Amino acid sequence: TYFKAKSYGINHNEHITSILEQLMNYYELLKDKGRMFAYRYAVAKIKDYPQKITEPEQVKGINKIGAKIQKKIIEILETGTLRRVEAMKEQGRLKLLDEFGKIWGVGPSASDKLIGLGYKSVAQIKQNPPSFLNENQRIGLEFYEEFLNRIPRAEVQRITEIVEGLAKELAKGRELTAISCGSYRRGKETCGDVDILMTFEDMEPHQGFLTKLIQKLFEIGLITHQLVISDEEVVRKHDNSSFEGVAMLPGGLHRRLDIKIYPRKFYAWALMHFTGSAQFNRSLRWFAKSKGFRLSDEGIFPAIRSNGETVIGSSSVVCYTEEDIFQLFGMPYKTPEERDI
Ligand code: DCP
Ligand code: MG
Ligand code: MN
Repeated sequence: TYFKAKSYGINHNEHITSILEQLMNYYELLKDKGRMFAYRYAVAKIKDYPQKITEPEQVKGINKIGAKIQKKIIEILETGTLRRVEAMKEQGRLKLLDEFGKIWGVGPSASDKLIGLGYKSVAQIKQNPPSFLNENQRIGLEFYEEFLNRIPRAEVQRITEIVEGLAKELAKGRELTAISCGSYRRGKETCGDVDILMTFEDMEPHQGFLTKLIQKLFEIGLITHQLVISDEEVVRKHDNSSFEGVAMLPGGLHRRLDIKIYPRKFYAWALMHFTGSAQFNRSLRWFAKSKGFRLSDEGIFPAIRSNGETVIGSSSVVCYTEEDIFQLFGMPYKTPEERDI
């Protein structure tokens, strides 16, 4: 979604703003917020300028446009364009940013680096991967094509059953709840990955359990690669355990698998969060914010503005079910399917 800065009245400086907007959109794709906002501000100011700008002197009179952007505007006045924007178009940067961003573990900044090094396709990166790619990014690269395939519902269900079965064996009598969240829980026919959430109903600590479970899943051959695991036995605020890796059924494709274990007191909040959709979560977070709260996967916390800073309170209302959360929000309950927005 490309951003266009707002303007009221006539834009006398389309010759400048149309070029600056291309850079602004590029920084947005790069998730470079600092530059994005600086350009957004400059574009809005220039759109509101009452005359056509033809001289560098006019630009210097505009309040709060930084020196770097001023230089860019002067370059546009002198050459009609920006070298930076021309090079960007020549390299097909926008399309490549999008394509490279689909490699698991490769974010906007790594993509930008790859483009800078001259890579024109994922195939070229595969053929001759640069040394800065870490182990996880190499796995993402190795399974690039496989991960683009959506996972049929029945396969998500099968993988979940195996994980759940083994987890219950390992739990040795402790009552364990395991559920497949994400797009699966919202009833989609196919899923991008498998999102399994677990909790122990006895409320006792779970640290160390996920490490053992993953070990077993490696042994039976369901899990083929591990990217990230955090399952420390330390007391910290976020004492949830998390695994990201790769699973494969016999004769099947490699699939991305996420497994999380949350303490029971956070479970309903985590269930809401991992059920999504991401868009549904955004709208809930926005709603919470408008009421002076911050919503997370662990609860809802008072957000207090003081001296221009936001302080987040540490205690949340305890909710043990999703129904309780909807009730707290004063909203009628929505089924997971109804959250697929
Ligand atoms: N999530 C979120 N914000 C994000 C990413 C994720 O709130 N930026 C939450 C909502 C998602 C859930 O985590 O539903 C799981 O994330 P996935 O990326 O696995 O998304 P889905 O399971 O919804 O879709 P997909 O079928 O692509 O996996
Ligand atoms: Mg998912
Ligand atoms: Mn996921």
